[in-house]
Amino acid sequence: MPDPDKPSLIATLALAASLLAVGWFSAPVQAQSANHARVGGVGDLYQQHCAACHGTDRIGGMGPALLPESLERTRADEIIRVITHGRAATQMQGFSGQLSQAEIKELATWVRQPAATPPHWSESDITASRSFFPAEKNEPAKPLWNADPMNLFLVVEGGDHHVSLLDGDRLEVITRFASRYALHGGPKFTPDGRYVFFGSRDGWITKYDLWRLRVVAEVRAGLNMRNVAVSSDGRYVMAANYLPHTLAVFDADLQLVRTYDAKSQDGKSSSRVSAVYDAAPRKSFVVALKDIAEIWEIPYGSAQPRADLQTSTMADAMAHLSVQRTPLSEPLDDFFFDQSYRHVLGATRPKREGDAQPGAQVVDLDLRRKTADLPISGMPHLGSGITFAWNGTTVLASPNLGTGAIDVIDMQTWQPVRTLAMPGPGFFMRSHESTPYAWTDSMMSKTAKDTLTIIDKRTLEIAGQVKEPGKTLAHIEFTRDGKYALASLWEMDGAVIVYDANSFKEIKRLPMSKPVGKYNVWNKITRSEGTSH
Ligand code: DHE
Repeated sequence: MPDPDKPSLIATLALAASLLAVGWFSAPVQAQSANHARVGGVGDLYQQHCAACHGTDRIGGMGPALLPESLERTRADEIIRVITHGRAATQMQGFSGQLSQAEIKELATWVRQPAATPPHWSESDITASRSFFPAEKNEPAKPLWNADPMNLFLVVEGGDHHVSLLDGDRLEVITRFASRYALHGGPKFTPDGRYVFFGSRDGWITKYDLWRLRVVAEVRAGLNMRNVAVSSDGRYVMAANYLPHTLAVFDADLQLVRTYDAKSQDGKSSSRVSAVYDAAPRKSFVVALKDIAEIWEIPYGSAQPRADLQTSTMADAMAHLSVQRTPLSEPLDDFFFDQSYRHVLGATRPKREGDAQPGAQVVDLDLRRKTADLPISGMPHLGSGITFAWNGTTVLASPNLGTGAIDVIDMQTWQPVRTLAMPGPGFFMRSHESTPYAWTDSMMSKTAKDTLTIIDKRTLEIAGQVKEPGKTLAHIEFTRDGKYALASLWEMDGAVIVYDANSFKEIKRLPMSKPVGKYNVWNKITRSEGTSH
């Protein structure tokens, strides 16, 4: 009998895709390349009905990009539904009155095919896409609100593509603002916690001033992006792209410093970039590549500040920020670090159903080689892994997209110390130095997506559960002091639910539109061992 809580890879990814809202977000039209997408009749239909919002070359404009890479995670029937009926509260109208069902189906199939001329996004496209909004004359450099600036939360609301700023003491919303369409990955803060950078799946990076409550700068780093990282000195922002196969690095005001082609050492293969993270104690960015068995480290510590990037030549920048490659036997999808940041703990995912069981490994960044296998079965989501002290050693635990089990691993021996059965596969795990508990979801399970499971870090036993029957409950973040756990009721008419982190009792709920994730300034900038970095 197949276990309903152990989905196949395809089912897992399809379920993940179904979690995405296909909301057509309204954003200012930016510079685009002039690559017209036309394939016979259906290409003409696209140009006539869709190009004005989604770009003549499908790379996006007022609406999101309509490229196979951008639509990979959206079901075919959902695309048909949106073209037919439109999407409420957005500028995407329904086309059922103008197009036949056959034409709608044809269009929906066509946008999932590669463009006739492959889309490109060059350094000049990046530079031309940038907007910068300087401070007004005499703008006071102090917050517009009265709250602890270190206990703020940002809540990314995927339902209608907004972000809410919460006061973490009063647990009240300070303000709410529109974001780019489909933000993904955790927002990244400058070291002082004043500015935050958001990355969108369509490649936009937005720098937002949390004190003055306004956008400072925006740039489109790529056409399909995974995530962004901010250097611990606050000077650089790096973007990891799937399309094109590049990394792009910016200064703190989002002026392009340089791009890197994600190519293998011999230059023969190129790759999507899985993710980039800041490794603060090493003063470097660490980059995983999805299609090439290499991990890159790009030190920024010795790079000189550049007084005027506009007039500096690219050659100056090329002298800094050079790539150090570590060859691996398998490419990495997903990773995090130990607290010293010497070790990368990474996982490979199978490319296709039926591929060999994915592996997880430990890479020593000093020795520049893999030093151990991580004995974790299923599909660990190491990007959401956490570390904590247990029984005189430090252990790691991560949610598992493939199975409902959480393997707890001793980080000295890299051997499992316990396997904890969960009600179903989950995406996120969180804890905090000041709480004995770690919280995790089972949102990939049809039957247990409504359950958060609470693990006692001292005993490695299940300490409790909270439920929202029939709804999806996921993604925890703690207040700065670890006293409250904030969870996402992941529904269009959802909420952030605040639980007492000791009694697991609900304290409050704040209505939100599909709150995907939430991020506490202090926990993020201090790299709390219970949070993703
Ligand atoms: Fe994510 C973070 C990868 C699908 C919501 N996700 C990340 C990060 C990576 C990653 C590498 C860390 C980036 C960072 O924080 O800088 N995510 C992947 C995938 O490979 C996967 C499975 C498929 C894909 O093609 O992207 C995937 N992710 C999803 C979703 O379907 C989720 C649930 C909904 C969505 O909005 O896309 C989702 N991912 C998130 C969230 C974070 C995230 C909320 C930040 C977690 C945090 O607490 O920091």
